[in-house]
Amino acid sequence: MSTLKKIEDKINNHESLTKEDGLVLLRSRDILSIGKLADAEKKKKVGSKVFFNVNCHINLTNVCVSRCRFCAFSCDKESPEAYVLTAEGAMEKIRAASSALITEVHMVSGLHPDLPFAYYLEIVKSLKSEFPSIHIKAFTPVEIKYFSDISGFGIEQVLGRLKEAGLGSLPGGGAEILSHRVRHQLCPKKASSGEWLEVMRAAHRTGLRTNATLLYGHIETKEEIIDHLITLQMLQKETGGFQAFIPLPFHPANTMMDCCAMPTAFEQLRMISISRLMLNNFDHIKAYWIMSGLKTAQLSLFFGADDIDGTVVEEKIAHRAGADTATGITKEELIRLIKQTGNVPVQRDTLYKEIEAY
Ligand code: V47
Repeated sequence: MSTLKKIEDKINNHESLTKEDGLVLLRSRDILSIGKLADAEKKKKVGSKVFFNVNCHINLTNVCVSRCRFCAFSCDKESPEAYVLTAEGAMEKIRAASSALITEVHMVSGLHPDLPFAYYLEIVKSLKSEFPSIHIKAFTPVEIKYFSDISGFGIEQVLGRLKEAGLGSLPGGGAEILSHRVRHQLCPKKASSGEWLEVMRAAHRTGLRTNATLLYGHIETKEEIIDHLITLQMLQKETGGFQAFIPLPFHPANTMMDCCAMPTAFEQLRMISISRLMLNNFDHIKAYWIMSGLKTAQLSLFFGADDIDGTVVEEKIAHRAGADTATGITKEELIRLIKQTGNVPVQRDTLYKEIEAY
């Protein structure tokens, strides 16, 4: 029996895959067989639905004390490129995007040395009072940990205050690779793996759903990728609070690691499929079109992805690092891309409530 056949039998028996299974998949070049298994798992969960949302991204500041080696977006306070949006400036951007009937604001930012926690609370409150029906998905666990450090409040208090102000859920960023070795080399100044997981655990306890990501294609080993997936699978078993998993291909341009090559379509499709197969307790696997490109995102829908993210409007993190996609896309274009694959496009809200099928 081939090893892939053994893995297929395990999947059909609803068994979780082990580290060894994950490594077999990640070392395999047979992406069509792996993709077929992942597509079957996707279909078992959601049939022929593929989800998207109508959202906008906003980054309050690019000033960041962490200065991770993989990040092209952040800068020091003194940099000529440094910016900080005022609460009114942030609201202006959201007002402009609201004409497209967005249902979600996705907000993540640098770790600014001077802004107080009250600044973030005020923005969440203003947004919620002017647009009560828009869901605010904001602040990665790294930011939450930083808010706790600068405010003196515990993690649960920070989450509680943000939730009270109108925060609806947390995005999955800042996970990078949940490995001490990698974080020590790439991002030693920010939340550790344990702290990232602890914030996620606390958010789930507080009743906030979250996503999770993985940043791959830099200095990580195959073992570290699979360990990351198994760690997430275990936390999901414990809390059930994760909604979607989003593998992010590393974009090297303008970073301190610009000698890396961006993961190819082959690697990205394999990663999407492996995510679906290893994370059998996650409902959704997202192909983030901004980072994969529209073509690979569309193909991902045959390899286990059931979500393509949203309209986005204005994206800075991947584009500063060389992404050659548009920074936003229309809802009609997303629907067209999904329909071509034979799937049914379903507009969802942030918590995966179905708004309309097309
Ligand atoms: O946290 C930073 C990563 C993340 C680079 O939760 C980079 O629904 C690639 O988390 N190349 C931000 N990636 C994006 C993110 C996200 C996107 C869409 C949806 C959701 C969600 C989350 O991007 C950062 C970091 O992990 N990142 N620099 C880079 N050069």
